[in-house]
Amino acid sequence: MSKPLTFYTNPMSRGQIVRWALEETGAKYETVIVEFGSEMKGPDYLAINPMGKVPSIVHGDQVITECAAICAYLGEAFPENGLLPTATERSAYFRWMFFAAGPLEQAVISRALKLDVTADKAQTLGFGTYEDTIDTLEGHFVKNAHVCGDRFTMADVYVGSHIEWGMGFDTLPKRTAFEDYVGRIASREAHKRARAIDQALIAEREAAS
Ligand SMILES: N[C@@H](CCC(=O)N[C@@H](CS)C(=O)NCC(=O)O)C(=O)O
Repeated sequence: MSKPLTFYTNPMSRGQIVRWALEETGAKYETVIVEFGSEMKGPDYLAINPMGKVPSIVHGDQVITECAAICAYLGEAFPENGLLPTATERSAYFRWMFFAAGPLEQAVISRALKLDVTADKAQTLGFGTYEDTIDTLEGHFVKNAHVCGDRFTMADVYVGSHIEWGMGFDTLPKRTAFEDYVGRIASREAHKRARAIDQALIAEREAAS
């Protein structure tokens, strides 16, 4: 019998990344909506994620937090859909997943929040400069249709979400390689299903408030 899988999220959050990952696996899961504020910072949810942030998943007795880790975990937990990298794809898979979770996220957030990141700090900062980070990422997608080359893997859910959301929020430039890549991955049925579920939840909540 399969282990129960519970997804803690808020539809207006990075939980949308994990929703897409879950839909790609085809696994059955239960969604628990956690409200921002006192519920997310309350003892019940802090027992799952001491950061008091969404998303989180609980799979049987395993707790996983952090979008990138959840995507990687789900790829492994449900290997039947071919979302895991092959031996030769593993280098790109790990390289760009970690690049997106570390340097890319930091470069984008620090720019969006107008943090004081001057050129003389580039040696210390893991992302160096915003420009180097974006150019490096673009360089990959100029040469590759997906994170691991020709084939879609779970890394595309995570890296692709950063690029899709970044262009959507104008924190990432709309370069041709990024737009073409997002066009490819957003046309997947699991992506469309995931967005439809979260959009419906958002609309429901707006109507109720
Ligand atoms: N590094 C975490 C970030 C999670 C995160 O910051 N979630 C935001 C929503 S997008 C959140 O829960 N914020 C609520 C809060 O901090 O109170 C991940 O990748 O999962």
